[in-house]
Amino acid sequence: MSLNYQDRIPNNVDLGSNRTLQRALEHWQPSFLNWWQELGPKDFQVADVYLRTATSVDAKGWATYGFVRMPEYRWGIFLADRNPERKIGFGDSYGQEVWQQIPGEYRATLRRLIVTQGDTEPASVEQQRMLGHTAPSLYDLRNLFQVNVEEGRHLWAMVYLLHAYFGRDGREEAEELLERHSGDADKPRILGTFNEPIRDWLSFFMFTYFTDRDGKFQLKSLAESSFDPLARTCSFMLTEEAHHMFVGDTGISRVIKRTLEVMKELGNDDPQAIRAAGAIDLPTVQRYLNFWFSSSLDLFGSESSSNAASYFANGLKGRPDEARYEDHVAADQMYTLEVPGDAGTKTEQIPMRAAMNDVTRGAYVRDCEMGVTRWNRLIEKAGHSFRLALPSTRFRRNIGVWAGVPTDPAGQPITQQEFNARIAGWLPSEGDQAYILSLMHGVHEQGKMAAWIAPPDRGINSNPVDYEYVKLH
Ligand code: BYC
Repeated sequence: MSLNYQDRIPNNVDLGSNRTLQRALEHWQPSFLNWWQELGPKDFQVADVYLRTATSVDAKGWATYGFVRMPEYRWGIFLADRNPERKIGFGDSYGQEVWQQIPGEYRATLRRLIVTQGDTEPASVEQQRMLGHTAPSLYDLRNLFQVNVEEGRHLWAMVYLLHAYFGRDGREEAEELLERHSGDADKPRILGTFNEPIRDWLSFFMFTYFTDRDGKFQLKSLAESSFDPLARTCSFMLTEEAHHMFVGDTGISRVIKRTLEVMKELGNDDPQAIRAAGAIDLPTVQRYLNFWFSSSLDLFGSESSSNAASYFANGLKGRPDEARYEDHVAADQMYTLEVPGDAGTKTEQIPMRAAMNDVTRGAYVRDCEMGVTRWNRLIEKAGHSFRLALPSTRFRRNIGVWAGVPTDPAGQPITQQEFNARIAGWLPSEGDQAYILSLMHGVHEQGKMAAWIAPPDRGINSNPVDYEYVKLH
């Protein structure tokens, strides 16, 4: 299906042939734009931003780059091309035809999954709303806005599914996606991490590295769904998601690179001296990492989950890269789970289907490790013995079998008293947060970069690093 850019809502789903759906979405569009003005990036709505816009779902050339004012961004609806041969890839109906419509018995569950996915997208835009003011460069400012507009498009992707396949319930859910707000006392966002404030750019980079990566794994799981329109929507979202994780990965690398330069100039690794020189000491980077990684682990849900088991059995949500597994039915397999026990930990056997959240979390943790290895290589090359590390999956959990169980970052169970006494050394303390906030001054001059972060290796779309990525008026 070719892409229609003349429509008010660009799409490759032949929206024009379904007037009722088109009207319903055109009715939702002003609410979305109001939300964007009220809770999207604060104060940069008239700036011209060098943005990528999706124009096709072709892997070779799916986007164009150009200057756009954010409220005029063409938020569209794009599904990956349909594969008429596609069959259900897992669960009890393995090998049967995928669904183009939703079987009645799965309606409520699929709606809940789509709403939960959809809820995270505007939530992240709300969390990042104030960051434009403190961007370390125009390059970073542009990346922030690129991430924001694409999260907006991902919201559109879920809203399309709600409107197209869930009738009135879906339309109501679409309205509510704009009514819940990150951190709101009465109507918060659904998942914990999306109610955490993001006040500084170190947190933003951690969020785009760790939390957007949860997005990658959840989207991969939903891209396996038997509900074909959901699978196709999520496949295309993954294309955009890669850049968001790149922003996090390179952002953290650049912070570390700058810190290492300062350490070299000073000839020592004393955190106070590094701070006095205006850079971010590595133990502080570790504490921010501990916070966002542990929070993001909760987004996978409980290790042992009857929800996950029924999603899998019914073919609603699979494992990321399901094709890599040998047994796609997983009816008789067992999974060994580590749970709290008298001697600290013990193991339990649970049905594999109930363990799918933990399987996905395991794949996520391995993916997270790759960045840490790269960052440590930078530190090692600079001749320092400090190493960053992912904390244990048991550390500071609020969801699942380890929820509320005090452990140290290595995952060793400790008393609540010891946990309380030592937590300030493991997570960003008030002092750390005040220091990081003190570094946050917007650098909005072309070619300039804040002193706490190194410039990137290259610019966007073959442009130089010091290109005027955002034209402020
Ligand atoms: N916070 O059996 P359980 C992204 C709830 S990120 C609060 O343990 P289940 C993005 C759970 O909802 C990807 N509540 O887990 C990133 C359930 O409540 P209900 C977002 C939580 O259901 C950056 C109850 O606990 N996509 O795209 O197997 C920027 C028991 O559930 C949390 C998705 O999440 C939590 N952390 O799995 C922008 C995919 N964890 O339903 C975007 C869709 C669990 O009983 N969602 N609960 O009221 C899902 O697949 C599942 O809902 C979950 C939970 C994986 C989240």
